[in-house]
Amino acid sequence: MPQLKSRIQDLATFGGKPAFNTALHVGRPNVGDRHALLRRIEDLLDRKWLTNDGPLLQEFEQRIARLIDVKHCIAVCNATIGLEIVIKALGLSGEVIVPSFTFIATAHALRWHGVTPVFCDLDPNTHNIDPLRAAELLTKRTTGIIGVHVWGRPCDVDALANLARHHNVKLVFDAAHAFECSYKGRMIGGFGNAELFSFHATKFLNTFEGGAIVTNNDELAATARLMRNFGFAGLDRVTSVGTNGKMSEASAAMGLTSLESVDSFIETNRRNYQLYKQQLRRIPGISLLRYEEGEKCNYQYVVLEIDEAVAGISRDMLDEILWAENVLTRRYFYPGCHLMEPYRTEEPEARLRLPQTERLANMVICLPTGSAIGSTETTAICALIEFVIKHAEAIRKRWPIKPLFRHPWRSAPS
Ligand code: T4K
Repeated sequence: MPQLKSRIQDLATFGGKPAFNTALHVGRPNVGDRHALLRRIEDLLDRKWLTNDGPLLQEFEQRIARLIDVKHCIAVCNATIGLEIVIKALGLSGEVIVPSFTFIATAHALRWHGVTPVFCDLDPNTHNIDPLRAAELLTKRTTGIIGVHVWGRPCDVDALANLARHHNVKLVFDAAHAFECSYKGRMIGGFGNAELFSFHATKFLNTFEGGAIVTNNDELAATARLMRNFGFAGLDRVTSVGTNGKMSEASAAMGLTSLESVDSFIETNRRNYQLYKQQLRRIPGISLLRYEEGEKCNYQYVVLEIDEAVAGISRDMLDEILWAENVLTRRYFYPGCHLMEPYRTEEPEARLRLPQTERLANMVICLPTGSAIGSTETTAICALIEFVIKHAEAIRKRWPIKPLFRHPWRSAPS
């Protein structure tokens, strides 16, 4: 049972016993029926077909395309390589507008291909790229816009599509978080020129490592397929530049097995989310990110905004305190891509146009969820947060301290 706190000295930060004996993670993998997975692995070993467009991969691609009602699914070894393939296949060059509030992969994929990511501010209501701000960033050098469906909540797809059409630039969505989510009743995956899913271990649906390019464009799909396999169009015929973006059969086996459990993954995440929602609602200064009731959603992220002026404690203090208790919250996507290298040095003045990003990146933490978490854990985490906020003033008086406890995984305080 988790350790309850009655005095602030009980907090692990101040020398008390951590609330949890073992670490609670954000991003613990969702694993489906392991017997089904092991059967598939046995089969692929018997077949001695381990990668290169094998039967499990083909089945996986077909099932995803059907599930989200999109013409083409090209499974890849991870979403970052998938994004790079799309960048190349669409011929993006010059400048591409991207949000700064995203995982660094979105920006790096562009930069890796010599394209300049132009960081755009977010809409504080959605955490997603603000189309009005994006419009201000278009120049003669702009060749595309990449929207990111952060936390699985859709971008303003219609506004971005209008903008892209009007200025004749490409539109791509980084849908790394958004598998099994919808926008205006349509599954995410079919919007823009292409969308990218991530099937990394920490994602809602995982293939150990993996991802997929999804598109309704036949030509783009054919080019991306070639590029995924070094540009091979036949046994010894290479027709374009390419890379090795292939997904292995073992990953496809995991993907197919995960797909069979998608409904139960959603149910578990939704249950955790509702528990958090009920228990956090009365705590001042803490707001839980809402998901649109009428849309499909995977509830993979439980995201809090901490308003320091009301809560009496900063996001970073709360984060530090929770880590000491073995609740390994994450400050995604702090501090924003524009404050990471090489972008920080290259364009220090980007901060000036990103006030909402900088504000939000200092307010957000993600809480543990997924199948490793149940009502005992959510209740104890919420009680901890409530305790900390209730005693914010007394805790602040003892802060800054040199914490007695520092989790071995945690780097130096920022
Ligand atoms: N676009 C966006 C918007 C993304 O969020 C991402 C990835 C990408 C593109 C690129 O997709 P991929 O190329 O990865 O397919 C994690 C993931 O590594 C990353 O995939 C993800 N976004 C990002 C949001 O989260 P880290 O640096 O936080 O990972 P890490 O290793 O600290 O793991 C997170 C937590 O999960 C830890 O508490 C430990 C736990 N964990 C992790 C792994 C790998 C497990 O319990 N088991 C595991 O096997 O980036």
